This record gives sequence, structure tokens and C-alpha cells, in this order.
Amino acid sequence: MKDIFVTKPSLPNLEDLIPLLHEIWDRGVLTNSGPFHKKLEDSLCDYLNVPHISLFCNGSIALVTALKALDITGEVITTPYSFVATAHSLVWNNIKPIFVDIDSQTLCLDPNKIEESITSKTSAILPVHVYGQPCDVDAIEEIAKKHKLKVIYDAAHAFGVKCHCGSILNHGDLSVLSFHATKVFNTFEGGAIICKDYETKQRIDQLKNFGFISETSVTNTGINGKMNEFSSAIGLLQIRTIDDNINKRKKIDNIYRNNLKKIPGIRLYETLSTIKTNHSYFPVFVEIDYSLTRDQLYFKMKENGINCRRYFYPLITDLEVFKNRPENFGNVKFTIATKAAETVLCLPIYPSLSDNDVHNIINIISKYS
Ligand code: T4K
Repeated sequence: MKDIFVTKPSLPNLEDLIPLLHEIWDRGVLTNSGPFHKKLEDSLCDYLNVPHISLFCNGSIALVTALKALDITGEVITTPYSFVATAHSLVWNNIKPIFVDIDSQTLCLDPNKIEESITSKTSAILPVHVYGQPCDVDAIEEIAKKHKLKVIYDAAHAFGVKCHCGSILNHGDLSVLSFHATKVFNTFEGGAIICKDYETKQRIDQLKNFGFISETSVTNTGINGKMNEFSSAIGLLQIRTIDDNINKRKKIDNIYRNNLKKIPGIRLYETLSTIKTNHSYFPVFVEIDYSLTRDQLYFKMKENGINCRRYFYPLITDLEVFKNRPENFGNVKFTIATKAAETVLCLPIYPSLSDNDVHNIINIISKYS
């Protein structure tokens, strides 16, 4: 059996890509808001049902720019249970991250623990829709309103996710997507910021283009965050197959769920019934009544050519770069986040994963129950 990875990028048909490459070659416009870039922004606004979108070269630069666009300073409340880019984006803006524990069901930032961490320096909340599961957006928005804070959602995992009131991406002041190769919707590398009004989009677009507002005028310390025409073309093709790809993921999710739910010590991650998820990840939690520890199972799977990932272990606060900061984050205890980080195992899930491979993975997990 050949090695299986936690994900495998969905790729468009090469035959469909060739004409788009010819167009790029003929035009000679490779980047800087070319026609494919514009077309992809329009198509994504339609598909995601959002008012404005600005494309980026990746999700990390989009996060950094989102914070800059809203002039966020001082302290920002965020989660330790995420990919390190979430917290890095704050430090790149000279903002102090204030980590708060997560909710035990959703594993997203726990709104009940936010208020006790708000100080006079707090200017925003940066929650993450972990695994595409929506945060408690209503509670977070109430707190933000009460304390006059901005909310930027790290929605890197939440492409196409819908909650009780439509697209999850319409919550907060801004939402940030990642279109990295490992994501449900990929443009090789890429990302985006979703915002509510044209003025904010204009500001974001200027910031991602070095701060230029005209050929001879630069009014802000911008960055180069632009998506190029090749990635935009890939994105246009991905939109054609995204629904089919999410359905294939859903099928795999169902097979895992039906077969793993009876295994003692393997706890499944439940998605809220009120949402339409994108099945971006399939995390399970290896608990005490399973015969192996999480790490023993992780390595056992590896021996069998199954490369799972422990998203998100270690917690951001336990990574050297944050542990060794003057705030000494390593000494703060995040009970729920720590338990999740120590027990989580993300199983392979991607559209081209065969039923046979899914059953092989289930069989290995069953064997040690
Ligand atoms: N916020 C959150 C919450 C995020 O999760 C992320 C990124 C960001 C922000 C930042 O967005 P970007 O700046 O990345 O757009 C991966 C991704 O690199 C990262 O994008 C992602 N989150 C994170 C959760 O996962 P690694 O270090 O686990 O990736 P890697 O290279 O080990 O890939 C995982 C597996 O995928 C590989 O074992 C094989 C397969 N793979 C990967 C690549 C890159 C392929 O088959 N083909 C490929 O091209 O971080």
C-alpha cells in the first residue's frame, strides 16, 4: 500500500487549465489585479454569498493585513488551539496575544472566558473557526459590542461553511480564508479577506499593494500580498468542482463516523447540527479507554503508511517562540485546549481518498481497541 497523507490537494483537470494558461501568456498580465484575479473575486463573492473579498498570496499575509487594515494595536484575545500563523499575525503587528481557553464541544474560543481577559489595552478578538466549526459568533459579537472591540475571524478552515444565518464568513468585522494546498479550496497558495463595505475593501487592496493609492502616492506601510494570475486561474477552475469535492469529503466523514463511533476510547468530533460544514478535517480524540495513547496510535498508523496529523499539538503557547516570550505563556494552563492537543488525531480526508483506504484506516484503529 502506498503512503497516505492527512490530505491530498484537489487539482483541476490539466486540459481545463491549458486554455487559461494560453490566455495568461497571450495577455502577458501575470499579476497586479489582472482579469482572472477580478473574475475570481466576483465568482467567490457569488459562491460564498459575501459582499466583498480581497484575494491574497496566502492566508498568513491576509491575517497580518487584516489586523493592519483595522488599525488593531495593544492586546488581542485569541486561542492557543490553532495553527501558529494565527498568533504570529499578531506579533508581526507588534500586538500582544492574550490566549484564552477553548470551548470543550467546538474547540473554538470560549466566549465565557473572554471578558475576564479584557483590559484597557484590548482592541480586538481573533477567534478561529477550528476545523470549519463556527465559533459562538453571537456571544462573541455581544462581548465585542459591549467592550467596543473589533472581531477578525481566522476562517482559514471555513470555506463555504454556513451557520444558522447564512455564510459564517459574514460575521465579525473581517474574516480571513486560506487557500493553501492543504485546504478544501486551494489555489496552490492563496488566501482572502472578506469585508462588509467597499471602503474597507479599497483600504485592504491598497495595503496588499504596498500602500499605493495611485501611481505616485503611497499613504500607508503596505505589503506585497497580491494573488497572481496563475493562482487566480486555478481558483476559477476549483469553483467548478468544489461542491462535488465537499460531497466526496462528506461521504468519507460518514464512513469514518459510522464505523468509529462504537470503538471505546475513540471520541468523535461532533459538528453542530445547525451548520453546513465543509468536512475539511476529521479529528478524533484518543482517550484513556483506548488501548494505545494518541502518540502510540499516531506512530502505529505511520508504520502502516498512514500519515495522520496532530492538529493542533503542541498548543501555540507551548511552542518555543511563544513559551519563551516575556509573558511566559508556557506557565498559563489551558485545561480544555491542553486535553484536546494531547488527544487529537486528524485522520486522512480528501476527495480522492478511496473507500478501501478509509476502511483500511478504520481497521487499523479497530485492531487496537
Ligand atoms: N490560520 C489557520 C487556522 C491555519 O490552519 C492556517 C494554515 C493559517 C492560518 C495560515 O494560512 P496559510 O498562510 O498557510 O495560507 C499545513 C498548511 O501548510 C497550513 O496552510 C495549514 N494552516 C496547516 C493546518 O496545515 P503543515 O505543516 O501541516 O503542512 P504539510 O506541508 O505538512 O502538509 C500536510 C500534508 O498534506 C502533507 O503531509 C502531504 C500533504 N500535502 C501537502 C502539500 C503542501 C500534499 O499532498 N501536497 C502539498 O502540496 O501545515
